[in-house]
Amino acid sequence: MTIDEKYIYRCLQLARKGEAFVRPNPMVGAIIVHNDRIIGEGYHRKFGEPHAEVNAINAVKDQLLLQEATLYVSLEPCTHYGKTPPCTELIISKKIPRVVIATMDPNPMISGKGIQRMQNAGIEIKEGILEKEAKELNRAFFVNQLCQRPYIILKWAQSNDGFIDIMRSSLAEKTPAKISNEITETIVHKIRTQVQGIMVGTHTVIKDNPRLTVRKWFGENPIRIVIDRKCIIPSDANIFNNEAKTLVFTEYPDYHVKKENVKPIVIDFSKNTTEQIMKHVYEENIGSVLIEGGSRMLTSFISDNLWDEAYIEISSKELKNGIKAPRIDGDKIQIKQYLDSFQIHLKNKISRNFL
Ligand code: AOF
Ligand code: ZN
Repeated sequence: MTIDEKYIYRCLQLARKGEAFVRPNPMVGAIIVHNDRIIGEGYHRKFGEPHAEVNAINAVKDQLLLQEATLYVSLEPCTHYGKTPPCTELIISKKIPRVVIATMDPNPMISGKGIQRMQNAGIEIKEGILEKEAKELNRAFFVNQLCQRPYIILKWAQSNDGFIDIMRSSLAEKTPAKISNEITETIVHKIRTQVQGIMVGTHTVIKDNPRLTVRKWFGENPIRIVIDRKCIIPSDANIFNNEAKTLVFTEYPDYHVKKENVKPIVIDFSKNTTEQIMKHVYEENIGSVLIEGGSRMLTSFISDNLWDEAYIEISSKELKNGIKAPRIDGDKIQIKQYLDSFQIHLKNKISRNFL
């Protein structure tokens, strides 16, 4: 590991501290190094609050040392007036002579311009240190900025013989097959804390009546997203309870559930629904979505090639028959949990150093 890598690694560690609070902004960490000594460090703590560079610079007691120091930062410093003023101008005004950056900012408003602005001011720039890791850390933000859509994670549990549920012919048969166990269920709740939205199809709501909240882990409830084209979900379904907000995609402007936490959005069901829904969801500032079923919904995201990661729980149980689990390609990583295992499929080959 080179010296620059060592310090960028520290920036990535700091960045992670903002994980639950900065979404959909990126996690960013920064440190100031003078004569091979860290004299200040900071990270982006909360959405809308000062950026990492500002916090790191403010943490330096002797501000004159900045004129002989290197700023290390895990994302290209910004040049725009957003919720906070541009970091580049602060860096230039403090006369910091050298800046080392892990990766450029994919935000089209900033991308490349931050580096250019600092180079024009005579600052020495080094870029691309632990770039893969930095992109991996903010993979949701990169997808958001480059594709203008949420980061999409598919999740399902399947039996050892490849079924996700028994056949339940009528909606009255309400007991789904038990595939997960206590431990894997807990892990799923942890995953729920890491996304901003959670989505299921109409029949999953009617058959399983899920709450889609976080109960087995500490963290915020994601916004619940459901399709109810023909207004057939009962208004007392758990998905509409007051525990979280719910977005409903429907055909009828006069949706039958009228509650403050329930927002109906009308879409055109004669066109591709997954793309329309993801566009609206992104406009609601939801940067990542966990798709939890059922099989039809998962399959449509897979066939539309609209996904980034898939968590598949492979149970040791057998069901013999039932509803076939979706099939998916992509780089496969196997994670052994106690009793059962998760497979993680990744569409893009990115490292999993931070998993
Ligand atoms: C940085 N350092 O720590 C972060 C940056 O609305 P604002 O003002 O918070 O700006 C958000 C954008 O700034 C965000 O989309 C991303 O491009 C960049 N984030 N930039 O220099 C930071 N968090
Ligand atoms: Zn900034």
